[in-house]
Amino acid sequence: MDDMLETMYEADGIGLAAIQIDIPKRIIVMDLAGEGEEPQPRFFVNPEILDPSEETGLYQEGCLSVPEFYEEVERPQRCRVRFLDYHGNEQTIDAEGLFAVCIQHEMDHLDGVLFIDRISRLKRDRIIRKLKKDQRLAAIA
Ligand code: GNR
Ligand code: NI
Repeated sequence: MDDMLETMYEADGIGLAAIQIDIPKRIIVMDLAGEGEEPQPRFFVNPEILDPSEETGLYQEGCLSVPEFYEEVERPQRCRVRFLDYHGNEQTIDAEGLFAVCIQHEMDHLDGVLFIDRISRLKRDRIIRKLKKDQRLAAIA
């Protein structure tokens, strides 16, 4: 988890799921503190989402695993998260705002789902096509 946090800070992300650095475990790290604020690292082991609100919200999401693309994603506005913390103690937290967006985005990673799986097929296919093209260009550069 310490390694994940370091990797996340290095990449300027606000969250990171273990699978993003090839560790197939249900672990998430997060820090929503703004630039110049005191760091607020958070650790979630085996997290579960409880009581997602009927009410949804839109947020412009990006992902370290889908670099340089941003799209509005609709998700429940609030939820509860039950997880084990850094010390292995069970905790339950009410999430809203950016925290709710980020924990749901990271939980999706644990199940192999990316934010582009939650946008229109047209937009998703366009992004995948551009990423593949970038990859081809990078391979011959
Ligand atoms: O750094 C990140 N920013 C972000 C912005 C809006 C919604 C979700 C995120 S998570 C992302 C880092 C990442 O890809 N985590 O999996
Ligand atoms: Ni992501």
